[in-house]
Amino acid sequence: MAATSPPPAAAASQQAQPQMKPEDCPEGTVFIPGGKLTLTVEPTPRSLETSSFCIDRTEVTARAYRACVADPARACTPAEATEYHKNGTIYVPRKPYCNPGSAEELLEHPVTCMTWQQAEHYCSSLGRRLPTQEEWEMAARGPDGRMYPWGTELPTHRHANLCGPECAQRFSRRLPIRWWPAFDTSDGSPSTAPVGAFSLDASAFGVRDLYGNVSEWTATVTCYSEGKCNEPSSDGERIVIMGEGWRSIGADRVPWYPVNVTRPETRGADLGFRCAFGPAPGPIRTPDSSAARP
Ligand SMILES: [Ca+2]
Repeated sequence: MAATSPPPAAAASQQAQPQMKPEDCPEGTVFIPGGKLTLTVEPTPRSLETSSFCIDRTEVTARAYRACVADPARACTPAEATEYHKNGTIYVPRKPYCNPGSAEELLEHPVTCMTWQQAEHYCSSLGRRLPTQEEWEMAARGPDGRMYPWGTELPTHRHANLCGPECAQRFSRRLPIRWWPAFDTSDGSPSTAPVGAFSLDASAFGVRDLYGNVSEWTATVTCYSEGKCNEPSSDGERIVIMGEGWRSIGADRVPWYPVNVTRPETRGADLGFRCAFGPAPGPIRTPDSSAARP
């Protein structure tokens, strides 16, 4: 029997992306309404636009990741206990900075030292995905284009887990350089903190730790180096990471511009992730590398 074409209106509705609603969001996620956000504070004013989606309220914890490893149906690979930075200019401390889920007292802290592929696999094992750079920024700065998740106040030791003196002193002892702290008062966390511990590090939507604790993988691939976007494993491929982490210094820096990028195989003790839920948006490659730094 010959197939019949649907009428034009039906065809259009079949192609349209379903719009997420708050009740669609799984437990532990927050609804982010879609829309357009005009950002005026960066050196280059710009706007971003997303559809509605859901995003994890917190970074993925070591406990949650460990459960994925233990579940054969999800088959997450174990987290590594060491960092990996291919760029030789970066200081690479070893243990005990990674949090692979082996220490009971760190199970509510974000899992760290995860590659991009491990982060993607974890999210997909839940039927979720990594958020795009735009979605992540919408969750942090929407709906009003604020400078910081909490508003306009500069970050202090109360706002977010960055590298205060409690962290800077440790690195200054091990490096021949002065590691300037992000602020003068200890934030109480020499490395990661339990997710959501900094109550002020909350966006207008209630998403936690989008400024501090650990930086986070996104789904967005950028052509930072050599413009090799069409060669997925090429040396030119970089992934956009968003937010600051417990090793970040310089609390007055605008964390959203230019964005940080790194190689997908990087494993950082201050790099974690959270998942998004909803239809995958359009292109997630960013061919414009002008706003990226390694
Ligand atoms: Ca974070």
